[in-house]
Amino acid sequence: MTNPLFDLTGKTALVTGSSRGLGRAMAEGLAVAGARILINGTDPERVAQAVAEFRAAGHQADAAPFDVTNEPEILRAFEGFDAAGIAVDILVNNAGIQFRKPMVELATADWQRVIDTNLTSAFMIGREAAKRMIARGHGKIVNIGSLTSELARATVAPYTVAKGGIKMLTRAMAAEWAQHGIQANAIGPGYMITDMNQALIENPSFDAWVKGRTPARRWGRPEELVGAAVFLASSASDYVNGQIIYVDGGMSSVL
Ligand code: GCO
Repeated sequence: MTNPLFDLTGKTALVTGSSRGLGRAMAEGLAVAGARILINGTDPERVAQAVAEFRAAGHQADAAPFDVTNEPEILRAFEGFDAAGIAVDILVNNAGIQFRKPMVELATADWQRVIDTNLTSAFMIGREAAKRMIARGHGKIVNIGSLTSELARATVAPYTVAKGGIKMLTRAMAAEWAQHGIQANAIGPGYMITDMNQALIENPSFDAWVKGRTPARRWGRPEELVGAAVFLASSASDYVNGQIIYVDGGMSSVL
């Protein structure tokens, strides 16, 4: 018996970067809680494949392929939702990339690409979603931060800065939009088993560092973000605003 506080039946969730990885796992969890999922990614074929798999699993899903860094594509996507009568009740700003290089070797174009994908996209998509949520008087925004929203690691400066920005963008959203019935919060994943981290997982010394530095002594699994995602997407969090929940095995809590 699902507690109605966590029931997403009748809600529509746009999850950016949801054709794979953490976004896919969170989208699946929101679907299990009853939400219809708008699956996003830059590759229309990969998005269509994910939609087919969601539907085969009995979930409600539709394709929303657009580049989260491309403002005209974002505007067209929301115009399309409007024209189709689709109300985005829940926005999960998950899309992100990683680029590892020491800053003294980092090209500005590479810096900008990470900032655009991991931070500016959340502003642009959040703005378009919020305009419509404000008109309806309710909405849920879940931004995906990182351990690096709090702590810096060498060689991932643009990712760290972007994720630190996600924490403060979340608070800025709360400052402006909570009065309109919108709850904007964030999730800070720890070191999770994802394609983006595969090189780190396969590096014995890095793997040992993560396991030693994490109180849980292990990497996180993408599906372990679902609980926080459903909480922040549901009525259970109607009086929660501007918060970031670290799902990191305890890493951000210890020296
Ligand atoms: C890295 C990793 C991290 C993790 C995660 C930690 O290179 O250190 O990619 O950035 O992915 O963001 O929260």
